[in-house]
Amino acid sequence: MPTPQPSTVATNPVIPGFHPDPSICRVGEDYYLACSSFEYFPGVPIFHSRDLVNWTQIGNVLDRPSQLRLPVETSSSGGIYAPTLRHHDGRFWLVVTNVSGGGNLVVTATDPAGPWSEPVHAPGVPGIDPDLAWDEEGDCWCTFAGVGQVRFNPYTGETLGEPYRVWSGTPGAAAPEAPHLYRIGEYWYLMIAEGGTERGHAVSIARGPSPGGPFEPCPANPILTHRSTTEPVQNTGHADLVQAPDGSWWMVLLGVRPQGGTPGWHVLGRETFLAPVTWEDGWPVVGEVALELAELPWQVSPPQPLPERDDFDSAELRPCWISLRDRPAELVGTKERDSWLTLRARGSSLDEPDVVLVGRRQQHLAFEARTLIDPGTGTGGLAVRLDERHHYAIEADADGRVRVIARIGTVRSVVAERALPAGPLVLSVRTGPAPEPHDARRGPDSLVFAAGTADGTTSDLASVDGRYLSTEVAGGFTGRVIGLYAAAGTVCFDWFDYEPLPLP
Ligand code: 6LW
Repeated sequence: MPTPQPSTVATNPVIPGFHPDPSICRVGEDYYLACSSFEYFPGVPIFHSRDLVNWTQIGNVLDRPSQLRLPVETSSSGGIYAPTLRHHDGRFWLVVTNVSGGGNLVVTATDPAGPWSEPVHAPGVPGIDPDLAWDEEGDCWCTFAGVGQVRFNPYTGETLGEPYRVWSGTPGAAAPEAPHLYRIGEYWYLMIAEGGTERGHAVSIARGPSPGGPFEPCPANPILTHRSTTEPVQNTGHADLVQAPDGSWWMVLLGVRPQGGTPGWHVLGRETFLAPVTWEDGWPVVGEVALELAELPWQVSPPQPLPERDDFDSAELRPCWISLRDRPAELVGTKERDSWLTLRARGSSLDEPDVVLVGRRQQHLAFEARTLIDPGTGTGGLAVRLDERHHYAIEADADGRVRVIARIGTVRSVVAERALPAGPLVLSVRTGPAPEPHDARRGPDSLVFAAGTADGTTSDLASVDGRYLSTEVAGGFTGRVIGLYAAAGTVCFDWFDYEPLPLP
C-alpha cells in the first residue's frame, strides 16, 4: 500500500467523539486544546497539535482525586463543564467548573502534559463557562456565562470587587454562555455562544475599548450558526479563537453530525471542529464548517493508522481511557495480572452509577471493538454506553453464559443469550446499517454484538437499534463510550481493539 503523503486537505471533526467545549492556546509552534469531561474520570482531556488538524491526547488535566472528586450522586452530564485554557506568564492556566461540587477552579502547569497543580477554588465567580484574560497591567479578568465578569486573582481564586454584567448577547437569543475575551489589535473582543447547545446554537461577538466593555455587538451576529439548515454539521457553537504563527486565524468549535436523515440522530456527542477565520472591518468572518477542510495554508500529515490495540502492558492506562466518576486503584489496574486489565466489581450493572467501567469514546460513525475477557469466577463485559438509562452490553459469566443486555429508558431486557465453553472469550461490538425504518425514519445505525471462544471465530448474538443511544433520545451533553466493565467479582481483559470501519 502506498504511504499516505502530507497534503493541504484535511477532514473535520479534528477531534472526533465526545470532545465538546474546546478551548485552545498556542505557544510557539505548539497548539494545546482542552475539552469538557462531565461524569468521567480523569477529567479534562488535553491534546497537542502542530497543524491544528492532527491532535494527540497528551493527558488529562484533572487526573487525581485531590483535583477532581465526582461523588456517586454526580448525574450523567454533571461534573466537569467547559474549560478555558490559556498560556500566560510562563505557565498554562486552566479554569473550569465542577457543577457537581466545588464550582469553579483554577489549575496551572508548566508542561501541559502534566502534572497540573492542586486546584484553587473560586467561590466568588457566580457562573459556569469561566474564562481568564489578562490586560497590559497584568490584571486578570474572569468572564462567565450570563455574561458576567469580575476582576480576579487567579493565584488565590479570590474575586476582586463585585461581579457585573458585561453583555447579554443578542436580544431574544437564549443562553448567552461560553465567553472568551481577547485583546486583538486596538479592541477587546468578547465572543460567546448563544441559542442553546442544540440546533439553534450560534457564535456571536462584540468589541469594546476595555476588558469590561462597553461592548458593541458585531452587526453580522451571529458570526456562525447552522440553525435552520441541512448542513451535515449541526449545533455549531461554543468556540475559541487562535492565531497561527503565519498570522492566519482559526476557530475551534463544537458541532454534531446527525445521521439518518433530518433532523436525525447524533450518537458521538458534540465533537471538536476547525474553521478558518478572516477579518473584515475589524470583525472576524468564519469560513465554512465543512466535513472536508480544503486548502489549508500548510501541509498536514495523514492521521495515525488505526486499528488500535491496547495490550494493557503498561502500568498506567493510556489517557484516552475514562472511568465513571472515579477510578480507585484497588478496583482498576494493570499490575495485579501482568499485561491484563483487572476490574473488581462494585455496582452490579451499568444501571448503577458506581459500576466499575473503563472505556473510550466512540470516535467514528462506524467502528468495531473487540476484547478478550477472562471472567474468572466473576461477570463482566463490553458495553456501549450513553448514560445509566441508555446502554447496550454483551456480558459473560464464569459458566460461559453470554448475554446481550439492552437498557432503554426505564426498560431493561436480555435480548439474546448463548452458552459457550467456560473460560476466556472474545466479545465484540460493531456498527451496522440502521434497521429498516418502522416509522418512516431510519435511525443512525445498529449495534451488532458477537462472541466466540478465544481461539475461534465469533458469531453474532444480537443486532440492536442504535437510535436509542443518541443524544436526541437520551438527552445530555456526552456521547457514546465503549466500555469494559465488571458486574460481579473480578474480571480480566487481555486486550482491546478499536477499529474504524467504512460507513455501510
Ligand atoms: C457548557 C455550555 C455548553 O457549559 O454546554 O455548548 C455546556 N455549550 O457552554 C456543557 O458542555
